[in-house]
Amino acid sequence: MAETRLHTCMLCEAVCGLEISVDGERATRIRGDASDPFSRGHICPKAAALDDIRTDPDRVTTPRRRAPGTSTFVPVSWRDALDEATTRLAEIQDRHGDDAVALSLGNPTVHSYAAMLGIILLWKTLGTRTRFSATSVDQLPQMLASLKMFGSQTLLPVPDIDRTSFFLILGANPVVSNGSIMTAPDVAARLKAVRARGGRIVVVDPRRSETADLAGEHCFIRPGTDALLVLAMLNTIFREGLARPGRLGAFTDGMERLAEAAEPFAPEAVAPITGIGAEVIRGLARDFANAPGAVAYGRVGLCTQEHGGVAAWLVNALNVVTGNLDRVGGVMFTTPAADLSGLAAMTGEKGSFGSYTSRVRGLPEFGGELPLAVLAEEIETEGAGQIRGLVTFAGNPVLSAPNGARVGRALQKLDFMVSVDIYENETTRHANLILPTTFGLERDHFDLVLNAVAVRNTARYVRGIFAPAGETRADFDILADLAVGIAARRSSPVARAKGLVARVTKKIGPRRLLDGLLRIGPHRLSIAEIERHPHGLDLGPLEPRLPGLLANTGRRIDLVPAIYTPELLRLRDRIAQPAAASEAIGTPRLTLIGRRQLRSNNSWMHNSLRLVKGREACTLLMNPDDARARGLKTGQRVRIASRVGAIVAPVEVSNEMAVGSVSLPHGWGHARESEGSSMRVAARHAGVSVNDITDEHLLDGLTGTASFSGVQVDVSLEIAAESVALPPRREHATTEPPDDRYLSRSLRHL
Ligand SMILES: Nc1nc2c(c(=O)[nH]1)N[C@H]1C(S)=C(S)[C@@H](COP(=O)(O)OP(=O)(O)OC[C@H]3O[C@@H](n4cnc5c(=O)[nH]c(N)nc54)[C@H](O)[C@@H]3O)O[C@H]1N2
Ligand SMILES: Nc1nc2c(c(=O)[nH]1)N[C@H]1C(S)=C(S)[C@@H](COP(=O)(O)OP(=O)(O)OC[C@H]3O[C@@H](n4cnc5c(=O)[nH]c(N)nc54)[C@H](O)[C@@H]3O)O[C@H]1N2
Ligand code: SF4
Ligand SMILES: [Mo]
Repeated sequence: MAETRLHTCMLCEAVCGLEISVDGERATRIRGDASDPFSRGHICPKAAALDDIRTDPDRVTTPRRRAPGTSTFVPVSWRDALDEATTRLAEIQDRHGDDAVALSLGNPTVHSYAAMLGIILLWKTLGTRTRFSATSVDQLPQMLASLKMFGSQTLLPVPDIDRTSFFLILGANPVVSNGSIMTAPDVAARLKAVRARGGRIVVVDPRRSETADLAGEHCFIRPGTDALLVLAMLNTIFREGLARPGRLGAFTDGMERLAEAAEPFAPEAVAPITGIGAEVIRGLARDFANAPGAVAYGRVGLCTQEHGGVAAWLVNALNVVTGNLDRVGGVMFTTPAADLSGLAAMTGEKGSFGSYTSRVRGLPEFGGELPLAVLAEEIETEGAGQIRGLVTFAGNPVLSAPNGARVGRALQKLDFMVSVDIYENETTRHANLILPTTFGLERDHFDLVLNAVAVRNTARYVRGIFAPAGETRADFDILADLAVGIAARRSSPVARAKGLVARVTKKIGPRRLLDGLLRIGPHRLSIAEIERHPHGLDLGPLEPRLPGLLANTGRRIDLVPAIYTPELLRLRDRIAQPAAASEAIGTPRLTLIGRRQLRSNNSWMHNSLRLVKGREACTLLMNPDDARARGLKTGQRVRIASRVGAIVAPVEVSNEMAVGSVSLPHGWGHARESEGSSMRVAARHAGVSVNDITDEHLLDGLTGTASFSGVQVDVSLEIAAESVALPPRREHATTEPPDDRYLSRSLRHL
């Protein structure tokens, strides 16, 4: 007899409620929970794969140890594994200093509240300044803007999607990603509702994305030039007297300085660089400023580019200047049930930037971590402070870091590496030990991080449904055991003393820590109280929270933080130069951008057959003009070469791409079956890794965030390779061709 259980999907940021039919040890059916007030029954195809991953015969379910000098792993007991890991890591720290052991955290960390708490514990115990995470290949520019403008790196404004009348999207594709730093289950329905109530959605993207199709208004932009576009919008707004900060004016500093900063960036000056006509920019600025509640929203495409740092700040500034920050229908701040960031602000941990720099390249720290782009060189370069030991947690930097191939080579030089993960994959295969965690439906779930950036205030707590697979252990327990064991084995009394905190925290456990956070949180809840609402508790729409929430001294918004000045000067230089010659159609160099796909989740879900079967996903999209100039046709294999390396993938010709830009998804490039891959399905759908050709030296100049958008590539026919059959793209409804080089017809009326 199947019973019905509730859970929450932890794969992406939408946190959809799940209703699961359970028959013994299997989930026989996974549906959206129609009674969840937030997700209202929505799920996407990935949710069905949750149980594929849990029951995957290739999943690591006992600790594994790599036989020295080989690539073969053998099972080992937890006791021996933890003993070896803590002894070796403590030894390295004792001999070479705390920073000699690095910590590298991947994306799924934020999808487990217990992991979040465990990681804080391990990090504090290690005391290392060589911490890395997906932040520096993702949202770092947005966090830095929050730190500098609002006083805390976690005060992230969230689009009030359900009440806005004008949604400007720069470098995000929520219809596919399901929203990011905007937890909004069924984001497509919410976007359709914007239009249904007479609102507008304008997408700025070098690719006419799925979101652009839904929006109906789309503007091609040359990759990496969003900062210039927003500056020109601000320029128009100031020149035309459209700056109306409203109540924000009373606690905002720098309006005049911002007007001055935007002065050189007339729409005519940026048009040839962005590829967006001056009149279009003016129209966009006017319409945005005059909308009763407007959102300017940028995500991965805006952050991971040459000027990502400054662009993220300017998007916030645009919202402030037009009075749309902290206003209904604009961007607002969530009031989460468990307010980790509020707690951090109270205890003085608001974040940091540049308080130290990386040893080899001198790149700035952010929030106690270094850019992922320096991981390889910090391992390879000898000298004091060299990374010799590494703990990876839920991360696959070999596929997700810029020049990931170099990361893979560097990992082999480590003295010792331990990976806490569920798979033996491109990264963890280099570890000495793999420590396997429980996964998904095996554990309880509360969304500590994503509920804090949700478009409504909500809370949902669910218990684990299935017993842990094999000998897997809870992520928190593994992290706490590592912390306790390392502290106990350190020779210095100071380091050993940290063991006490670790032991006490371990004893309290994640569930009680969460309960405490809920009790002191703004809604004064508890796990028990939330559990009385098994489908989730709706705590209401977002409400204005400024200036009270501002975390800087004086509680004022700093509209023009000084750190952005050098980047502004660089941008001024850029408009002073004539447009680059590479603009002509058919010139050798193309500009590479990324792409997310509905049936793929970064690098690690490709071992689920239901997600990878069907047409090849890892294809290079190219505009017909660029293809014609190279004599290329859909399905032909092409060689894509950058400064860093070359890969071969099938090309797909489509007018959804801007002329001059090509797009390849990330997260592919799995070891093939012939290489003895331990992920057998993924090996048969291997694809290639775009991060074999992204460049660890191409970064946002301010923050060191990877600039995935903007890598210059040569694309040519791979003559020896066979073509592949590529049926028409289903994910993308290709409609009318854009009849202007950078401007879809739909934006013509602007
Ligand atoms: N299905 C699925 N969902 C996911 C993920 C996944 O892998 N698969 N990953 C999750 C993660 S980790 C994250 S961080 C979020 C990301 O969520 P989003 O940021 O919404 O997703 P992306 O697809 O990366 O969107 C970036 C967009 O920017 C565009 N772009 C590229 N370069 C530029 C540029 O220079 N300027 C502008 N204006 N646009 C540019 C790209 O064409 C793309 O459409 O998605 C999450 N959700
Ligand atoms: N070119 C390019 N590169 C990109 C991006 C891009 O847009 N373009 N996007 C970047 C972004 S936004 C992100 S967030 C990163 C993501 O890249 P990473 O942070 O490296 O994360 P994933 O690729 O999701 O890898 C997740 C790892 O965690 C493991 N795992 C899954 N679930 C669990 C679990 O419950 N517990 C544990 N312990 N392990 C688990 C998986 O097996 C896998 O090894 O990629 C970045 N890289
Ligand atoms: S949208 Fe995200 S949270 Fe919802 S079912 Fe899909 S992967 Fe899970
Ligand atoms: Mo991400």
